[in-house]
Amino acid sequence: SCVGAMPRGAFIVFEGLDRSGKSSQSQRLAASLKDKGHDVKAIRFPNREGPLGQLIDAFLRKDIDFTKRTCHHLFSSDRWEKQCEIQAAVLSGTTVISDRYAFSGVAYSSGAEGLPLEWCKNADSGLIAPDTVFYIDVSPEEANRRKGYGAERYEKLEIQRRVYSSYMHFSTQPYWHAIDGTKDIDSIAAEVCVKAEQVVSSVAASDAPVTTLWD
Ligand code: 2DT
Ligand code: MG
Repeated sequence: SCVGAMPRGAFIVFEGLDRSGKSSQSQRLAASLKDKGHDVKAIRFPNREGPLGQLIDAFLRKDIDFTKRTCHHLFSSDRWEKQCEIQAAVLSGTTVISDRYAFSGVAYSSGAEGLPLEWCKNADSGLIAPDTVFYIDVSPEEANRRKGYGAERYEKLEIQRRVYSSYMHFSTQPYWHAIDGTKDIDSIAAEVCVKAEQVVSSVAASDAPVTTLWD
């Protein structure tokens, strides 16, 4: 790149089952990177605000129903709506940390709803690809022992078991970093932070172009 040009920021995604601890870990990472002087933008999917977010929120709270394929596209559209924002942040040197992304879309729609996995992937094809995914690995049984699930759609042990196996579709991808989610939260946060800093520096140093799913 040109001398003096801003190196791009990294795009980091957290994935995992409900109660895996991924939301806490994504917040912890955002705070740690900020402390170390990085520009950070924390986002989450689904985003429950705005016109699409309100539909998704009502769907998850079981106030409204959609056909399986419609709900898949709602979650996917939520991500498409945020592409410019993610792209602008990353290109201006900000590290974007997202709590869930397209991997949740595929794992929940194929695992929980039983939709064909390749069909699910198509809706998200062309989205900005993350530089790394931290998969906070906690078994459905372990997650279920943690304070129990709430009343939202998908928060049931047998559903989480199917979601867990759908997530495994991604387990061999180079960007997929499974983190043992049964360790104490401080050790997980430390492990994630070390790996995230490596990603942030290597993305900045190599000036790696932004790629798209599902490359
Ligand atoms: P939270 O518990 O993180 O608020 O998520 N979900 C999420 C999908 O079914 N498809 C998607 O594309 C995404 C991003 C996972 C709420 C629930 O929404 C599910 C749990
Ligand atoms: Mg949840």
